[in-house]
Amino acid sequence: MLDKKLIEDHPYISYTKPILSDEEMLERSISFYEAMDSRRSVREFSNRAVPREVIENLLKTASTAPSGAHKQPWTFCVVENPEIKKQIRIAAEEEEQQSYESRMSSDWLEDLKPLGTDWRKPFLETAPYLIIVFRRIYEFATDGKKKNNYYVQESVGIAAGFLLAAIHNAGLVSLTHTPSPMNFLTKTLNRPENEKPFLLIPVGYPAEDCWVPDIQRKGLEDICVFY
Ligand code: IYR
Repeated sequence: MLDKKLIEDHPYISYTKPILSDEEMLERSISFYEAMDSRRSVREFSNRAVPREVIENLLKTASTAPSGAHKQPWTFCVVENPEIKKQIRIAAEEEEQQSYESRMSSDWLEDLKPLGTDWRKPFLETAPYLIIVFRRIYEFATDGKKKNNYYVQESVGIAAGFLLAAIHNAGLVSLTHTPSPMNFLTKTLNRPENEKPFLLIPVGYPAEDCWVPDIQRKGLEDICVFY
């Protein structure tokens, strides 16, 4: 039972979850794993439209993520407008061209070879939506003073993970894209100084002829240690 004073001062609700049988738990854990294991990052998008309401639901799901002191330090900018998508593509390609031609190390370029990426980013115009995730470093209190948020990187990372899972669950595909540097997005989208771009996620259907690298995922023995 919680401290009486705490409950008096702050609203609390009782929280329960039904206890599942081991069998059902096992079944659910496998089917969710299999569903998530079929998610792939996609770079070839169809321009087929996606209902706006679906995107709204995906964003509501992302915003169910836990965050430091429940500050929910994120803003999701959704770009549908072809003119803005074009501006983003041009600015991203300018940065990416410099990165590929002079900023990225030879090791990095070598590691990217299997992905077949280069500075060209046509998906930034083809995908019906670009979701740009911003992390909110601080908020402005009512007196105008800056109030820092907590564990912003972790919180926004988790929210982005929820978003990717929700996109996949809705039968859509995404790419976790990080044009680098991505400061141009602050200007293009006219964002306030307390927000910093975190990820750019094109969302839509895969192109009819869509290919992804045949990657393998690490096995349990390589990713975890039981004590
Ligand atoms: N931002 C570049 C390069 C890139 C970097 C990593 I690490 C990737 O996993 C994929 C690409 C690009 O988008 O091409």
